[in-house]
Amino acid sequence: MAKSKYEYVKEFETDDRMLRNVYVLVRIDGKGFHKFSQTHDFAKPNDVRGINLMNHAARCVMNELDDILIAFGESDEYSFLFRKSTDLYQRREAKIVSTVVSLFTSAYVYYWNDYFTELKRPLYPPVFDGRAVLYPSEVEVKDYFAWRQADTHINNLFNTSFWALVEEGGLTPKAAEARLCGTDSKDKNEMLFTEFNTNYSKLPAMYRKGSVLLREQIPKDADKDAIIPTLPETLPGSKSAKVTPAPDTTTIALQSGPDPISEPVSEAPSGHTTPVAVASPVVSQETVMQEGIDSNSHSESMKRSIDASEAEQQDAEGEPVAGKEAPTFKRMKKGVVIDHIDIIGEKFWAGRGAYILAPEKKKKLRS
Ligand code: DGT
Ligand code: MG
Ligand code: MG
Repeated sequence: MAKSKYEYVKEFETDDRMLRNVYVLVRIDGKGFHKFSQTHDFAKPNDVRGINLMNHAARCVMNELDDILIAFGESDEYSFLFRKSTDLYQRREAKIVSTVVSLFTSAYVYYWNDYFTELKRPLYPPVFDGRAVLYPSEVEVKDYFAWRQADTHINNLFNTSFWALVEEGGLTPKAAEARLCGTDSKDKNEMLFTEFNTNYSKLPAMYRKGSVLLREQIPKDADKDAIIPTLPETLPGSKSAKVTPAPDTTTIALQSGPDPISEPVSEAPSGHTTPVAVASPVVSQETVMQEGIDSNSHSESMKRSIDASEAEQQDAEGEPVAGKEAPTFKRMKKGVVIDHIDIIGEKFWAGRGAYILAPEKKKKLRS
């Protein structure tokens, strides 16, 4: 068939196929969520409804796109790692990024009322942006996720301390900020414990560690679209759970084919939840938060140090660590599970996350 005389305009399109045989990382982030969270009266610093909704939207993305190996979410952002050999949309960047952003955003709105039950829909349409980054090797991939989880640690500790000072301590935001200025993580942990009877390390892992979406075995009858329970880490199936799962209980998990605040330390934080009071004394896990470090700088050494000390600590405290055996179910299928575990450090990548970096069979990509 003859081409129309207008057809030439297609030639103006650019070829944005991404380099082959490297990891594709897509990160989405809420636009202006400082305002969005305030307008929708999010609890400070962590709104469990908002976090679960983010997790649900991310799970939709993973259920739709089989080539995503792992996802990590905190605050208003989510990161999705695609396998090296993905040939989704012939690796065209705009197609991949826009599909992830679009699906995530529509799911966020679609499932809104399941979490914010008192509000039929958001007061205005939420917006997410997205970007793709290519990582050549496992080293960068591991460091990427360490970076994001270190960010969660740093911001959540700051925000928890900040809002404790404001809401319980009666300080003005300005005074709270001044009080925290120059403190390291040990100082904040001690302040929370001695002044607010809060053992930071016992706050929900979902707040402290963010949310990790993995592909694992799940019960065959699990509903891939199930609403995420309010406190995922206390539920059966979660490796963060304190309770042993019952064999036939559905976790936050779902079928597939083949879950703080991001305010810089140096700025005034925006939001807050009442810290949970617990009993035992706090020992700082983040040995690396030095005086005057801006959380936005995220130096590599800082991230690595957090990793090492925290992983050890978690073990000592008897908290769940990556690499533990998943519960066994009789009738299983591959699906998406949500957990709140340490992904900083080798333990995760050698254990539960081992499949993520496993060598891939060479796939012929379309040219
Ligand atoms: P952006 O990304 O440049 O368009 O600007 P924002 O305002 O989205 O800033 P960002 O992404 O650096 O930080 C996320 C904001 O979302 C931050 O102000 C805190 C807020 N936020 C996220 N999750 C929660 C939550 O669970 N509770 C509250 N109160 N705020 C939250
Ligand atoms: Mg944002
Ligand atoms: Mg953000």
